[in-house]
Amino acid sequence: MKCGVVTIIGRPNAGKSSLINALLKTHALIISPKPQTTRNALRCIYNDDDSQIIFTDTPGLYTPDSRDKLGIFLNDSILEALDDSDCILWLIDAGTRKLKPDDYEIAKILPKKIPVILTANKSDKSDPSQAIRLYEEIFTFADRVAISARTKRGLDSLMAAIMPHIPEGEAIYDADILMDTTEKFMASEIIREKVLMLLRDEVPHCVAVVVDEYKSPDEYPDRKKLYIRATLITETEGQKKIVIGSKGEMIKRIGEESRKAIENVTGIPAYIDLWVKVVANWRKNPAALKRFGYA
Ligand SMILES: Nc1nc2c(ncn2[C@@H]2O[C@H](COP(=O)(O)OP(=O)(O)OP(=O)(O)O)[C@@H](O)[C@H]2O)c(=O)[nH]1
Ligand SMILES: [Mg+2]
Repeated sequence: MKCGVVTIIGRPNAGKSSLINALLKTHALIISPKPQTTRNALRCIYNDDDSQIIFTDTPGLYTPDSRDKLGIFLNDSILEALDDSDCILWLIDAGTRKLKPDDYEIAKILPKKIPVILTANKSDKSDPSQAIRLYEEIFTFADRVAISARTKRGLDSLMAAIMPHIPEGEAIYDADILMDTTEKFMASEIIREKVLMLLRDEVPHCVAVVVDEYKSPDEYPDRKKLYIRATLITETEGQKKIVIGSKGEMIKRIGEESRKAIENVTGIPAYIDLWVKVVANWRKNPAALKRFGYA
């Protein structure tokens, strides 16, 4: 038996979460076309007959300013995840034609003793050879693979490149565990995915979602439905108005879309009760960040 940890790092929007979903053949992680979708390092568990691999998703690395405490938390959680890894995938967009400061930052923070595989994603859209050459100029990789999380191209080659770096060892997680997190957290992520899907510009990035109550028929047999009460936290009154929408239309849509997605994942009919609250400048406030799950 082999068992090990593989961490995925890269710029925002490279497709890190999409890749893990593709490898695990599920939609465990939320994805969106907007950068900074992922906000926590999340462990997802892949099993086959003779190996267990813990894939750690990370937030996209970007350079925050010193007031952006959420950005600082995101980068810290990347650093912490890296140290724990047996192998790292540096996920890049195959269409990259020019390196950015964030790429040099990633090259700088990667631990020197852990093998790094250059993984060129979105190769359904662009020829990866030029991007691979660019990144090989700034870092020495153990291997390089071109993939597409969307079409699943190259995923077998990627697994073959990962396996030699996974040590012998017994499985850490039971085979039926997909993610090392709670149902309550997954519900808050699904709601955040719908916020990212339905709201535009900066607004979704100013929203945190906290599930205040999660009552499942598994625990409360007298209930027929899963009951979820959640609060959407915004930074300003203006954002709160946008999240609610005219005559409450937007919050209703967020609730509807979240309900369908949560019912899909849990297989249980759900009732979602959403509230909106302003916590001024929460992204700059360490105590608020902690309360909202970013600590
Ligand atoms: N064409 C194409 N699009 C992809 C591929 N993989 C991911 N995408 C799209 O890229 C966007 C970003 O995907 P995510 O998986 O959320 O990216 P991420 O790296 O996790 O982003 P952050 O969490 O913000 O750092 C989404 O719109 C995906 O559908 C791919 O192989 N090909
Ligand atoms: Mg992500």
